[in-house]
Amino acid sequence: MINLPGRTTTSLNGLWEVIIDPFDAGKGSWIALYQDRKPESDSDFVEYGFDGGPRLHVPGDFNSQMPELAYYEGTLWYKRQFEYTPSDKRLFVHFGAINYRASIYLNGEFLGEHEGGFTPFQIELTDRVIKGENSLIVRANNERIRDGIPGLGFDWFNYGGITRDVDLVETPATYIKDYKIQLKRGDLGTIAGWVQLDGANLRQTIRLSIPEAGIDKTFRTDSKGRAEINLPAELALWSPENPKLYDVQIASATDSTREKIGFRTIEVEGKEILLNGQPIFLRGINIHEEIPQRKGRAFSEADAQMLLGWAKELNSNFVRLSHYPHNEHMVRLADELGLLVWSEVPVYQHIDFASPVIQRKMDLMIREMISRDKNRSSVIIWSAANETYPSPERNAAIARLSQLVRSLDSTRLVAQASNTFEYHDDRTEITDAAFEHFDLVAINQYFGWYRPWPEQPGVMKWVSDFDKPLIISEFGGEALLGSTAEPKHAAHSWSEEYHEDIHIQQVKMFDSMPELRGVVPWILVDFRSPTRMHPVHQQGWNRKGLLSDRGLKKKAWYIMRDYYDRVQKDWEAREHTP
Ligand code: GCB
Repeated sequence: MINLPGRTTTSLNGLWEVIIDPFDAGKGSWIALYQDRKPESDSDFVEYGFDGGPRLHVPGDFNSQMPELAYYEGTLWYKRQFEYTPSDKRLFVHFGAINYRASIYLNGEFLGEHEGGFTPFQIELTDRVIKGENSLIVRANNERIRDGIPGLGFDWFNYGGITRDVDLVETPATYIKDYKIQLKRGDLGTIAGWVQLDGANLRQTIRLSIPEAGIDKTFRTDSKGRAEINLPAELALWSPENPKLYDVQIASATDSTREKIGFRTIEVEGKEILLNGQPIFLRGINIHEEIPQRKGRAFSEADAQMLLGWAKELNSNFVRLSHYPHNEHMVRLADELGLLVWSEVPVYQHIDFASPVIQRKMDLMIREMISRDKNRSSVIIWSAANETYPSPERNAAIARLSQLVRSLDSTRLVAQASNTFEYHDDRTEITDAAFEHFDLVAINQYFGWYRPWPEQPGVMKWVSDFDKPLIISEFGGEALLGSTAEPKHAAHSWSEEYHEDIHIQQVKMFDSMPELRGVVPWILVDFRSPTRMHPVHQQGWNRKGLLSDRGLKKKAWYIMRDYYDRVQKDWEAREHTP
């Protein structure tokens, strides 16, 4: 995958013409919308065309742009024309994401398809693009399917369409297709990675420069166009306190590119998480990729600024980008702001692990997620799954996924979030054996909401067979901002007071867990979920946000903010204690 920063790109963002096709009729050979036919004579009857129809913004989900598409799950055809003058360059179209299935056509010809709503893909146009006007057509379909990822049921809004940026990217005939430049696992003094060329001229000298760190070295690519990188380096390390990014430049005889990269290590040792060799505590927050005030998918840099700005205001040092890879703007901004990131594929709850095609789809999504963000210092955890339920098929699939992640990237931690545990009295036992395949034990628990509180949260003992760091990756409950229903301190009032109580009790429990290495409240902002149908309190929203759907702070926000201030001070004091 070509990395866009450091490249010559032409944005295809803007207004695209669309046709709404609820019966998915346009792909049939008789209608063939993708041909974008124009009448060739006065007697030539062409029934279908984009001219004069509605236009929608790209990037952007379609549901939030036209009232009649508010709950639409089906096919939309998109068309965008662009002028081009072919040269000796190669041309690619890059889609940041299309939810969920996409077919791409250029000038009436089918070029390729992609499945998966949250990862980018590229298609080469070099031999298909013509001089003058070109017509790019996309069929986007967001119908839920049983063997999709996620599957039929998920607790967030199924925004459809071309939800992320679209760019044309030009490269030389032989170009730097991809690279990984990171610190070697557990080694603060060695950069390790690789560079991959693509094209006819595969044996070349690659030059890697990081001027600010005095690095300027050359490497040879082999007959497959690949160079392994390994060199000693003295670098200022990237961390939440000092999110240092270096200008990294890579050049071959035929191409060059550059981007900003930070350098850090992340490991676990027993029950500790070590960032740059130092124990850390993750002061987290879960985030969905949604702007509630707009009732739409987040898609811009400004959106990322707002969401991650709130995370910083909460005094978080860690964000769990749930439950799918978020827009690239988010991880790039996290690099700049010094926020650690958990990135996840939507292998969610009741995925059909028995389906023969699901394995292939999961693997592809993991590859695409890692491929895009492998150079982001902020990303410390790849998550393979959320709340999947033990069964022979699931256990085997999960084990395989964790192996796949490790084989693709040895420099980060591998995790799953699980809600498989048991509790009696004041003792909670972690019973999901699949944690043996992961670096962390990450538990989602909703004491005080879906499950009653144990006798005394403040003396709760967490028992685990795993000598691994424990984090609470979800907890919380729902409240409608400003709810005045009585009795305030009861769950069924949906009051801010009860929501606040849940967080107070959770913090009490966290304080009694010396082995705890991070907490991640569910969730930053109230988010849309059509299955949340309580007619008064929910109205299509999951109300577990620390912020309301208008971005206003609920009482529970302050409980977490105070807790994070306190934990930060405690950990800083601990660092300075010999
Ligand atoms: C969970 C899920 C999350 C839901 C949340 C809830 O355990 O991981 O996707 O939205 O609970 O609100 O029930």
